[in-house]
Amino acid sequence: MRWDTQTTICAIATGTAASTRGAIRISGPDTVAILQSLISSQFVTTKATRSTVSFPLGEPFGDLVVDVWLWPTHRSYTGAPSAELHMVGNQILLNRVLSILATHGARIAEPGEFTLRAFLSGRMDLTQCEAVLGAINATNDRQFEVALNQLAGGLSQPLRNVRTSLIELLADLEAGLDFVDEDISFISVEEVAARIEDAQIAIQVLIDQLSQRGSSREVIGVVLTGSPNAGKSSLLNALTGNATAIVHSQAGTTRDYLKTELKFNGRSIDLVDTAGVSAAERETGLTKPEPTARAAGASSKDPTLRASTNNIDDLAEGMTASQREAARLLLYCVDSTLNDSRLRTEMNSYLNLCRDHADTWLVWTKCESSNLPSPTVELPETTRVFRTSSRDAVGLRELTETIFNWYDSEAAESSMVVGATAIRCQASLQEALRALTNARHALDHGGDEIVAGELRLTLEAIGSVAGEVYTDDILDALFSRFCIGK
Ligand SMILES: Nc1nc2c(ncn2[C@@H]2O[C@H](COP(=O)(O)OP(=O)(O)OP(=O)(O)O)[C@@H](O)[C@H]2O)c(=O)[nH]1
Ligand SMILES: [Mg+2]
Repeated sequence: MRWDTQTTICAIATGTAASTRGAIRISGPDTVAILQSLISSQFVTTKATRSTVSFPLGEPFGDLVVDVWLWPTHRSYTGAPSAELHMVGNQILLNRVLSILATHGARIAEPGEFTLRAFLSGRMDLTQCEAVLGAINATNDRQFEVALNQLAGGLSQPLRNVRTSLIELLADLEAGLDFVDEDISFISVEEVAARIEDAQIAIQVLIDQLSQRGSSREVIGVVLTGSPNAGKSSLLNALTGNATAIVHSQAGTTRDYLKTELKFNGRSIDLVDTAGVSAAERETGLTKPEPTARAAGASSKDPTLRASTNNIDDLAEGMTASQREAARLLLYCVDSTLNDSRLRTEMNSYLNLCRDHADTWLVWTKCESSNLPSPTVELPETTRVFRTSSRDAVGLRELTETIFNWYDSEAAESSMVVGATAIRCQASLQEALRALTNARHALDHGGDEIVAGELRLTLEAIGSVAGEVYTDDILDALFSRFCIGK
């Protein structure tokens, strides 16, 4: 990892896949001069601007229309003059522009170098840099949200508050030490004790939060969904080994949702059964079928009763929708004995669900006798398909094992994004807490000099979290995990 901040660096900031837009980032003191040596239009150098210019690619390409976003002062991501050149997302063009910039005085950036510069110029602290990495690597909404919270200063701000308060306390104590012979004190012992104790509490809260972030596994729910009578409740009972859910041949048996625990090798996750929502209705927008006698409680010819039953259907459907949204994994159950036309509707419904919900598996039910039906609709190659029979206990173990394997990898990934920060910071914060405890002890049994010494150690430990105090090892370990252009 290079530490110089005086060269001007450049890199392709977008992915390698073909896309409509691609971007090249350039940053460093010569940014404007390099661009100006290539582009004839005059850039404004006092404030951030966006302009459309002709960029000369040379023979045989000619000129390329490029949008230039220019931050000509230190008020940029890296804290140095920077620009982004946006163009068609074609790798040949991007490489060409990059090599032209390189021959005009810019150096190709190393992985993470832009963010490293943001850190070195004080634009970001280390936890925020880690959050950038977290956001880049996030593979689901939740990881992205955690990374963004961290970027917004979730951890940095409380740490900064403790640090400021301890610096003031240390200044007061040290001022007193200068006048120790005159017996002048700038702060009472009670005040010192109170401020140390406040800091101890604040740091303990942060340690607790971090240990939750690093190791706690958010509840990852697995939801059974599908059309009425698909065999969802039967599957829930068969998988858990308990007759928790009511099973009936009548469609629309489950109205509410039902949450239970699926256990495997000493671990457990939430498994949720939901009310069936007809694929036919969902796909075609057909009106709901006449309410059943059981649900209506009387003749369905009575409009008020019909309305109220439909409301129950709507409520059940709403419950199912909210459970689906909250779920991390959906098991879409399809009755394997359905005829071709209904299977086609089911498959379309399944594919639509996959569009909104990446982790949706297809579970064929009632497969004790029939072979797997032909899906009648082409499914993506990545579709995970399971064959089950709740009646004859077919495929239950395989499904359970696969759910738990998926769960392990999900949980590991979730904690990885923020875990790096958590592990690094926790050690430093424990160190800070130890020094604070010593300082509090010294206040009663030692003297102000020892208290001041321990406070200095505390500040050093806190400083290493946000990067006010850092070692090359920490920075190397962090920034080498970035990709080029970030
Ligand atoms: N042959 C056979 N029948 C099954 C199997 N699983 C469920 N069934 C039958 O299918 C019917 C519906 O089962 P449920 O488990 O209540 O279906 P559901 O999807 O929960 O239905 P709703 O709650 O109405 O949405 C019942 O008559 C079950 O006995 C199975 O593996 N084999
Ligand atoms: Mg049911």
